Amino acid sequence: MEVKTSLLDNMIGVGDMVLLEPLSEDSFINNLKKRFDHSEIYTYIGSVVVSINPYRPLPIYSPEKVEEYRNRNFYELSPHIFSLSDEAYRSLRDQDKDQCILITGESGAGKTEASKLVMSYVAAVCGKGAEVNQVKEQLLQSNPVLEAFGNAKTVRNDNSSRFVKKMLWQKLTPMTLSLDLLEKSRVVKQPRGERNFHIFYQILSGASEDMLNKLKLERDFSRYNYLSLDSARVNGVDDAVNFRTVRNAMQIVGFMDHETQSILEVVAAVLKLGNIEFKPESRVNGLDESKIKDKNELKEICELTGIDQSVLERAFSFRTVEAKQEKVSTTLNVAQAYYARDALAKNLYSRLFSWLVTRINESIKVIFLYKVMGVLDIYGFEIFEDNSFEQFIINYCNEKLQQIFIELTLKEEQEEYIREDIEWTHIEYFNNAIICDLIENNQTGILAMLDEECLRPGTVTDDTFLEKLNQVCATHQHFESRMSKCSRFLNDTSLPHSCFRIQHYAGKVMYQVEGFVDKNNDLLYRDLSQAMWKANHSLIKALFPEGNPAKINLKRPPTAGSQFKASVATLMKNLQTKNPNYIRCIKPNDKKAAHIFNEALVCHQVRYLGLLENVRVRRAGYAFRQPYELCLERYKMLCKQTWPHWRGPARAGVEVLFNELEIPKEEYSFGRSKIFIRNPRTLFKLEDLRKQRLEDLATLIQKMYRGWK
Ligand code: AD9
Ligand code: MG
Repeated sequence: MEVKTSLLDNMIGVGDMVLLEPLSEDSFINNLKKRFDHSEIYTYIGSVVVSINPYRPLPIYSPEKVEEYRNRNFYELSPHIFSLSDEAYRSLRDQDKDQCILITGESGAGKTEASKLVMSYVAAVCGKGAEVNQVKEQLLQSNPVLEAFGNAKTVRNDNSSRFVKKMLWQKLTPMTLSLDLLEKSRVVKQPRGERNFHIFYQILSGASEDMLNKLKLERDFSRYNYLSLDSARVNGVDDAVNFRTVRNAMQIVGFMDHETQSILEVVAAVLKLGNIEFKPESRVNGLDESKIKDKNELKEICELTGIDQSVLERAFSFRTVEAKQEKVSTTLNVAQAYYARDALAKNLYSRLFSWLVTRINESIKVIFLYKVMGVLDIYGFEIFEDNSFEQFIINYCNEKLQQIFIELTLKEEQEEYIREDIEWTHIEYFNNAIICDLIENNQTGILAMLDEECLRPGTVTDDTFLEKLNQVCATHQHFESRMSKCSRFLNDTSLPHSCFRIQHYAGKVMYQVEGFVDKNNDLLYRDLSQAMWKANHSLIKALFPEGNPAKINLKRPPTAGSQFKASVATLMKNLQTKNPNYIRCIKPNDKKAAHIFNEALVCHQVRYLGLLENVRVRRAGYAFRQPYELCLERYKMLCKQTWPHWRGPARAGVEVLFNELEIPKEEYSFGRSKIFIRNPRTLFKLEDLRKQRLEDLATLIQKMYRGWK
């Protein structure tokens, strides 16, 4: 039997970890390293693809490679992301099964690049015709646009996704859809060493003088308070060139010139809002009042966007609260005025982003609306020096995705053995459901308590929120803080009083509680949304429908946390209905450098991703399984007794077949409804024999045909 060298080549390591002998953490990491050193960045664990970021371009994604992997069996060639893409695409096409591709891994591990590779593969092999080609091109070009507006340089990744992207492919025609859980706080403030969203730097670097004049912008980054200066330039990134790429992509995606102009006007307005500054004025009726320091910026913003200057100025000075029949106006002090300004900037930008996504979806027409394939690319798990509400939300999302992985892979696999009555040893793995519960439980979860605190009348601060957390979570195994008297961490000086720590599946993260209440409240005073709705600018007007006085809604809008939780819940529900395919991305080093494989760092990721458990479950079990009927149907031609018809139960037919082919007994087991094959090699053997048989038959038929002639 020919053993596929690609999977068992000792020189470059074993392609499928299920075949690794002996199996241990060391051998697992060594195998990854050996492969990485030979530029083999992909390795399988059964049907899961493990991908290590090479941090350099590799010549393995050419059109020829696409052809090589097209319509081939998963284990036939060396491990590749195209193989998984092909498998998912074919299952969708031939078996009508909804598919989703889940890409996980920490920030900088290569998720977004992987999602783009899957997309380009599917685009290359699916559908044909001029219209479909145009749609494909539009879909691929939506990437630079989404990345310009939704990605930013962070400490971990120069092109870090700050939103969740979900692409959907309809059966024959692609379509994108994005869950825009954008990290909007970045618009007004960035952590040290990080940047605002790319688009701001791109405009300032790449726009012509004429365009800058029209947008009332200056080229100098340092003119803008919202742009961090310590990391304004990124090595190897040319913002000016990227601006041209984005403009071009916007055209291909289908934005009209006037739309692009409106979009850039909003971006410019956001940037300029940051330069509006306030100073204390007088005290009116015992209340502090603030005043705009220099009205020039305000004037220019209003000229740019058709907002009435006096209306905007008033909205930065007063806040109107409407309750039933009453309207009460209160003055804003300096801190409140800055709060209002930043809230407006964040809302303008994040709503613009959502609008862009909707607009992109509209231009990419959908022809067929049935079976779908989704590709999910989220922001990766993050541990910074200072972690705030944003990291909390991002890590919660990752926690949920890990949960789905556990549910669908490890748990499902074990349960299947039990269901099928297959002998099997239980494998211990860490189930992170307990951490998800700590965050999302409707009564005692951290998000629920944050909401309760935000909605409570009276003085609410980040500290009162932390106190509440301490009361409710003090005894939770994965929660740590020093505030509560009964805390196990009273003497842990590494944990400041203003912080709490969560032991996530991927490691411990300390969250600084400052800002949680505000960020969750995410309040935009009504005076500001009304000022926006009144703007003589059709895009801005459309972004603030609630500013229409005829549509006043006295109900409080949902908090940021609860909106996020609801979106994540919908996403998870949706994923559960699909056949999952996993890409587990690993980051080889913290230097963003090629050729460096930091074993300790990789080992940490292998551990928390549960990859070893994944191999053990696959091995204790079986690499391949198939219902008896399907198995018999496919291979019955290999045995005289089963060909052409087997008159009896399918299970008995498979038994006869396997005996005839002398497949060793330890290589397979009989379940209630399926045959379980331990090793992919057995499957290759069956496939090789089948191929041989088909060729023999073809030759025979040709001979017979010639004989007749
Ligand atoms: V985050 O959670 O959005 O911060 P990602 O998405 O996991 O993160 P990303 O795909 O953006 O990481 O990869 C980071 C960088 O690694 C890219 O900008 C590339 O420079 C590099 N990379 C990643 N994958 C590949 C690859 N297959 N080939 C070459 C790669 N370079
Ligand atoms: Mg990304």
